[in-house]
Amino acid sequence: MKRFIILILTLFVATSIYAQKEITPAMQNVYQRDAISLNGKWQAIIDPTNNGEWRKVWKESVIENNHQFFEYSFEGGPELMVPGDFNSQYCELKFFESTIWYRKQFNLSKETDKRYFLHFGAVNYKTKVFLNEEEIGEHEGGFTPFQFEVSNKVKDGINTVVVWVNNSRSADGVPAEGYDWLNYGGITRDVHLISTNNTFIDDYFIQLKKGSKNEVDGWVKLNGQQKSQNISISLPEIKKEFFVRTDSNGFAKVNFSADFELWTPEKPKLYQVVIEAETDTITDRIGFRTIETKGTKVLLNGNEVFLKAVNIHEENPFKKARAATIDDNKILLEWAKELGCNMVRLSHYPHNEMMVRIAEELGLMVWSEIPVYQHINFENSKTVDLMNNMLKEMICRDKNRCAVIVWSVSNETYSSEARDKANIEMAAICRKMDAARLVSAAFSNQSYRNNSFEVWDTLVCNFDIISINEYIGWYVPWQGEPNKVQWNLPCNKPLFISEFGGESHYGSNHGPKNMAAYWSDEYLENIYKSQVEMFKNMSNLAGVCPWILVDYRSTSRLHPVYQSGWNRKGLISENGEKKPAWYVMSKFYKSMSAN
Ligand code: GCB
Repeated sequence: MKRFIILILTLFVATSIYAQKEITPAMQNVYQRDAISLNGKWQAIIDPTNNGEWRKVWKESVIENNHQFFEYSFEGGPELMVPGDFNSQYCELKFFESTIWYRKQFNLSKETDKRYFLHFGAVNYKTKVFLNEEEIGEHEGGFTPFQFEVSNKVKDGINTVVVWVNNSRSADGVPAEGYDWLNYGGITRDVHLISTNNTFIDDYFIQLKKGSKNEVDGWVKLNGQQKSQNISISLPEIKKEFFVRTDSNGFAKVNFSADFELWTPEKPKLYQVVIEAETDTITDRIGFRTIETKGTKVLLNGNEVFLKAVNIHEENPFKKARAATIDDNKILLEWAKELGCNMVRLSHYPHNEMMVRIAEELGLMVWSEIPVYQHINFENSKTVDLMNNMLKEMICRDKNRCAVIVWSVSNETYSSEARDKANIEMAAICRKMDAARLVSAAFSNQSYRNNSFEVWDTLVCNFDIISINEYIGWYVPWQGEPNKVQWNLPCNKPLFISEFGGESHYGSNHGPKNMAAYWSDEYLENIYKSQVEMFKNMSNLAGVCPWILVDYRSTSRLHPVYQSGWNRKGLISENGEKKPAWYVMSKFYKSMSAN
């Protein structure tokens, strides 16, 4: 009996290790790889009660005799566009939070000397992937990339990928069950079958050393059997070349100096960087800048910068869908530029890779965060592992984007010992993976009485920037003159107002404009005017970030007249109209000295 138990345990451990081995961290810079795009129409089975699991819908339904039948088929069913959320594609799916099976077939001329990876930009929320009727792996987390090596599983000719996607909420998920945005599910980002040489450049980190304006401190990592190779890193524009040899683990440190023109919001200079190994070459566009804090100031390239930011959800209001294309991203980021911003807070989860790349090209600094949001269960070790993993996946993907100046690990978490521990651990992960960037988290544990605003949550002091979400004028009325609010912080660090604002239903004219209950544009405009008055008198303020650029869909906004399923805190309505508050904010940003 004892032997039997040991055997079962050994098998269990072996299979779980095997399962973990299937998923490898997603490779860097997928858009420059040799790949077949699997975007486009996928066949779908809508499965609200998860029947496909026991019916094994990933198996081909081939009828072999007269009395056989199958109670599923991808043929003749609905189709879904990838990338894209499923909720916006059929009105019946508007609030769907359950399982959908996707299927795509593709033709491959398989080359025997290549390796193949099935790469997903993101799938919300849980995923299981099957290739040619075999399960190849699973992933949890709706906003970060993942990949599976399928070299031994793809075949020459027609291949079939089936993806189980489930966007149910769960108490141990990240985010957990309560959040204020629409839970867009599905294969929301690009899917690629990437082919590489047997040994390829898997990952690299090429950014300036902390505090230096000319010294690159990074690394390159190969994946494959030919681990020791000569590597060259060149920046043709400035005729810079650096040579190194990878060690027996395929790893090499990168360290060289050059006279860089530094990236700034006004001149977002990027260099073409070519990384060449003996068996692979990859090109990226990389910028160089320094970011640090000194007392209550944030310094970009050594110069004080005021963070003129705006919050953005990854949603195209015109399509009422997850922003999934370059055009969707541009609509949002160009509005941010027009507002006068030099920074965007990509809330409340990592946005698609192109969003970050386009922000970088437009000269927008980026605050990037994971969906560790409000109701997270920090007591649950599975949840903590999950958030740590998401954080690593986010940093891994965007670590070469100089525009990203802040990794943020959580938003409005409720104070507890477990919460503190998890946040401190996440801050340490950020600093270990990437010593040069700032680390923050947005907090709302504070009191506002007698015009005195007290931040009592001392966890804020573990971060480089104190980031506070405050809704004075909306959730809490002003307690005196806005320009006389007394701010009390538990430590002397730069203060960033990561959220403020209120709601208005564009054009609403239902009642007195001095009452919040009627959602008037004037009421919101006054909140902004008062906030700006307060900002002008806060000596340690390093930046502000209105909540939010555009009205966005949310299942928690129930007022049938003013909200109808939209959070109306946008500076722009869902139809693209600019509210009066927009002009208050843009005037404030434009009045600030050129940063
Ligand atoms: C917050 C949250 C944000 C909400 C916003 C609101 O504090 O961070 O996600 O949506 O308030 O609209 O109340």
